[in-house]
Amino acid sequence: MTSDHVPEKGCETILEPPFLVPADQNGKFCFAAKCIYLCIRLEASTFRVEGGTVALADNILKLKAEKNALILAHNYQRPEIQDIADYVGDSIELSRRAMEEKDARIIVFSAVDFMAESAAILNPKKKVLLPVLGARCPMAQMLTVEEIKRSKSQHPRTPVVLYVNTLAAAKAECDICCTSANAVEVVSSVDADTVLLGPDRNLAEYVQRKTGKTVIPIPEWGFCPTHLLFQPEDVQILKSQHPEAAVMVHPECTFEMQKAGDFVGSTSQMCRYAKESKATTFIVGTEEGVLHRLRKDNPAKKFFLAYDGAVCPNMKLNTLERIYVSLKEEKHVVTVPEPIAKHARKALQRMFELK
Ligand code: CIZ
Ligand code: SF4
Repeated sequence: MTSDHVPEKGCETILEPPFLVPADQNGKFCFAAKCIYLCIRLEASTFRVEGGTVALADNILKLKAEKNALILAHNYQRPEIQDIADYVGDSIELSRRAMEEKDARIIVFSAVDFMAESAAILNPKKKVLLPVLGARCPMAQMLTVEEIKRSKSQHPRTPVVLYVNTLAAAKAECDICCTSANAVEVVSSVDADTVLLGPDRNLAEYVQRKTGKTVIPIPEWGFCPTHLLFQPEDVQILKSQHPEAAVMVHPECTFEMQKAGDFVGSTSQMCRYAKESKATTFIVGTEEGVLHRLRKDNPAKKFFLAYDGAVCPNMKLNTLERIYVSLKEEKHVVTVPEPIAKHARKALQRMFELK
């Protein structure tokens, strides 16, 4: 394993074999997949620790200063984590922040595996910590290197655009990365009428509608289990109670759900939309964590989650207690082998160069 960051004893890498979710013969998400996901959610909920004590937050802040660490938290993190973080944002905002960080010795990345991997790829001289090794994005695990190679051989000379929600080894196989905030711009910028895009099928279809290009999803069935939980019927019920509300929906939701939205966009785009919109009430179709940021930034506005079970169990594995232990013991260090990091970095940098 070679990287500019010299791994220490006990250093762990998070590259793992894929966790496959079954699909039926038509490539649709089958009932078993949803059951598996619900079991994972149940299991994850037993890990929930009531965090948020002032003392714990203070201890983390002290330790952070002593160790010269920076805490980055995703919009889907628990409120008490967002409150002690140096920076809260979506994956592109956090990756950019990690890439530009000069002073800190350690970056604690309170999110899931692929985001911490991106930080390690973009800033290999820093020690990047993922507080909980099990915090893995199931969608990122749905796209294997073998699947990308198979798709490339079926569609030779077709550019491969990968959502940042992929593991480093997959990124190393693509031409350019995108996030939900810039997928339309990235695909528009590619000099081809047909592109391969994975792993989220809903995002691929959204980009196809927006760009008019042919966007082939790889794999055919990739999805975010949390965003799949949203149903347009729930929006209708909330709308009948709050007819004046504007509806914001994430592109990882189904097309039916997107059609129920006044606005479709990433979490950072939702935060901007909510701030700039004349509306004072919003129905939100994404993971519940972002409501904390929306409410903090817009104290006079009201926000309702479109489905109150929309929790990402993997994001929620991070707690204040676990961040404290992670920082104290400087674990789990995320490293990406340089031969993989080198290619993945290029794909990420191409995305950053677009703006
Ligand atoms: O790109 C991200 O951070 C994700 C996974 C969600 C969003 O839209 O912010
Ligand atoms: Fe992955 Fe969905 Fe959780 Fe985001 S919300 S980390 S895409 S499972």
